[in-house]
Amino acid sequence: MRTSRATGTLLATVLVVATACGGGGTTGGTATGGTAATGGTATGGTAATGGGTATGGTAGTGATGASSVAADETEYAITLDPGDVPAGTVTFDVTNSGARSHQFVVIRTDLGAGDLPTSDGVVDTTADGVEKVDEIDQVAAGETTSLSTELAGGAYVVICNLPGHYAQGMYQGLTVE
Ligand SMILES: [Cu+2]
Repeated sequence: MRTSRATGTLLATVLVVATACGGGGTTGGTATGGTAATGGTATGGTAATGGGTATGGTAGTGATGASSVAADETEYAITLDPGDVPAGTVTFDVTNSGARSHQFVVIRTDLGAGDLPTSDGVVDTTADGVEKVDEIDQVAAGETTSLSTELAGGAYVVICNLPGHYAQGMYQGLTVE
């Protein structure tokens, strides 16, 4: 004769419900995007905590997010699409459709895109009011590469800083808000 254990005490049900809005997704209890819920804890725009119930799993009211910008470089121009992105992680997918190598330099500045201080044919990225945020040192002709960087709100200018290229028009403004 077997001894039977009490039943009903060993059954625990943990239910996590996460709802993600604005670019979020829910996959098997884990939401990625604006809101993330993993094992009853959600991090992101808003958190849902609780072993067993997740409340407030709504969130992601577009506070911060990830966005991407298609960039094209050629002799001698840079285009960005879109030219306006929300603050957060921005991924630039950079294609050099020109015949020469180019740089892709992201600069935070309130100066006009064509008004950056230059010295010997290159923009002085150490000048007052000019802050180099990130860069791809070289994008070979025909190459596509990407750069992900955190951008706070403000005005930016993307340039190629090979000698003479900026002066010939390789710059484009970007607004982050
Ligand atoms: Cu260039």
